[in-house]
Amino acid sequence: MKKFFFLFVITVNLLAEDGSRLWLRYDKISNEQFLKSCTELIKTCFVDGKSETFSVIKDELNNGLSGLLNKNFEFTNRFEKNGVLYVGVSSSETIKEMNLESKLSHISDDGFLILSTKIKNKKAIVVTAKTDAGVLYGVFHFLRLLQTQQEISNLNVSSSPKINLRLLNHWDNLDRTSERGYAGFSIWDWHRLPDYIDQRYKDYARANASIGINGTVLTNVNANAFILTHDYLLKVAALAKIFRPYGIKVYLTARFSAPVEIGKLQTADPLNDDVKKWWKEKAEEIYKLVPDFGGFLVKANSEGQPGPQNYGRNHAEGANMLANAIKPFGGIIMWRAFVYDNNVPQDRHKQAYNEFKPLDGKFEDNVLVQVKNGAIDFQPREPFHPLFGAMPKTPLIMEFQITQEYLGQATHLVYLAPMFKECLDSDTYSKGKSSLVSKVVDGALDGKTLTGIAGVANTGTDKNWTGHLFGQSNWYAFGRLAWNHEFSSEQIADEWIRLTFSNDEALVKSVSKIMMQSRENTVSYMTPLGLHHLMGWDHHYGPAPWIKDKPRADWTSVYYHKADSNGIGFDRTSSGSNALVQYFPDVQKKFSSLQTCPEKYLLWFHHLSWNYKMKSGKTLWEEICYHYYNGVDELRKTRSEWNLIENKIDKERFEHVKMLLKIQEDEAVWWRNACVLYFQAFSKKEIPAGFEKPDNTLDYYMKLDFPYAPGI
Ligand code: GCW
Repeated sequence: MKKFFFLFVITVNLLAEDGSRLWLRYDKISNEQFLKSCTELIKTCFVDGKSETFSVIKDELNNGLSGLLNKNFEFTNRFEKNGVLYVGVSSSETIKEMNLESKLSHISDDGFLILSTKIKNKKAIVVTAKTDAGVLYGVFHFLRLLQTQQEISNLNVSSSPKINLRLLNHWDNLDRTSERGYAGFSIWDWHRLPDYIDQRYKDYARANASIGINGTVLTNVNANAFILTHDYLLKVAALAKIFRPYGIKVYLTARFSAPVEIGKLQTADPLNDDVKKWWKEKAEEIYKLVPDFGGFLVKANSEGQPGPQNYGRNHAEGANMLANAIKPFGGIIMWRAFVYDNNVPQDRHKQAYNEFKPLDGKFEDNVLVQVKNGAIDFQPREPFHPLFGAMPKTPLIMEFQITQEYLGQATHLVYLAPMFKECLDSDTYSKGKSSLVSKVVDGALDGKTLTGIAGVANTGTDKNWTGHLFGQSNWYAFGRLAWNHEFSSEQIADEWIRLTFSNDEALVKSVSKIMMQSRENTVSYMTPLGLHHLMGWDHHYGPAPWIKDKPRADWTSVYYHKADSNGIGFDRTSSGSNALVQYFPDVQKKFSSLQTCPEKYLLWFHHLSWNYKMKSGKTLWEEICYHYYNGVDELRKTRSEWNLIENKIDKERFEHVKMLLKIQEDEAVWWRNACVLYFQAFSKKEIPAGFEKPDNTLDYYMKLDFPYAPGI
């Protein structure tokens, strides 16, 4: 009896569905017919390589194929029978004999080929690439084909990433808190590094490699100079060693005042010789420990961070000094354009452009300027940043936020691919029609080869990595879009659902429906029609459109919505701040005119009367109410839709999401009531008939207080 109980406990533990396996589950293929054909086509596997990356490849194939095909998988080094999966770089003897030059000429260093073919007259599948990392990406892709049950009898896959630097940015502090992190603490256990290597580091690297992410900025942009001290660099080197076989480079944030704080210099002036020397020596020290160190990410002269302007120098002078220090070693500088100052009497929307546009062409060739998707700050919806297209001589890195600072944090299910795509697919008109943001970022528009995209990570110590299980889909989607921004949101959702849950068609349909409408819905119950920055003070949790009278006007809500008895919205046309002038003329024209400005951006660019007639025939006030109410209604439908899959997945993950959806509904109602009641105090109009009345007063909502909200 005791024995039985013991076995039972072990089995239960092994099957714990805590989400930790992410999209790399490798459970046995459920479709018998497909399983049979895979078993025929993959009898053995020939892993032709000896590097550390190849040992990762071998482990992954062993793990993946034994799980998916449900047998102990055997490796070979011969082509004796049909059914060999051959995995090797293009310079291997086997590939050289295959005459694949023409196909290989179409892929980049990180790209790969997967082909059904014959080797020594035996049926084989080949995964090959120019580099070890490329082979690793190909292997993950191949395993994904099996996981999502796609035909593998006649493969002819050729794939290359469109963007070279595909990075996660961790806003992680040395004390293991994570700024805007909602999934526990930072994964980096600095205190126990470099000697203690947590298994999570490998799991993290593996997950990233599986979606093509090839770099990680370990530390917060609100930087701590301490990371650049020797002891900490040893810890960084230990992480770099773990990540290297997975094709992942490490980067750090550089605090501009580090020469003063840890170097004992009197100044951090970028034109000062001692300062230059200090950074050169620091770079040398880093590269001795981490020969493939990626470079620095810098937030300067923004939100209190030190920078070149403290010494009367501009951003280019600051960036170039660091760029020169790191250039001999092949490193890069990613200099953030997220700058604004409440002492500058200008719409915050305009400040980054005003500072950076004149610097186009003034940066060293190893500097990239990192630009957030929109000009304010990761709002549920923002028009694209006017800097895209405006700096043709400078490589621009796109910065997206995967962690949901302004999108319900880790209690709301919001699939972000549609939001990322909305920005990437926007037309800047910088070189005429079809000058898409994606083409600025991938370098195609201005013939750039140094290209990058960064996502502010949502990972932490939570067992499921991201707090909300569906946060995983945003990490996944970011990686997939970084690889190829032409993938559709639906396609990525479909893939993720199959990998994470199952290939059951009804399940895929329900979950996809939930995901695909989730972001639009969130915009509806938070910030419809172009409203923005209505979130709680500092922690940004929940609604607080009433925030005013704070030390910085540009950190209040009233600065952004400008509601008064006449109307609502931020006038950014020529009669207002004229931020629109920063866009190219076609875009300007479109957004300036009330006839052509998409209603989703209406109050972002226009201040309009409560009675303004919308395209629907409703007044602006009614339309605002409609959106807030509709957002809640749709969420109620989402909850019912989720219940449909109850018997199709494990109880643990089902209940996890179910409980969070209940919280999300309650919070959506809170958003709706608080915002509608607050704006009603200005519009002085009734909530349209038929809508349920808020069950609390405005005063009640205004008094809610969350001193321990996460993420700060
Ligand atoms: O979104 C805001 C956040 C800050 C963040 C800043 C930035 C790291 O509220 O927490 O600081 O942007 O991007 O630098």
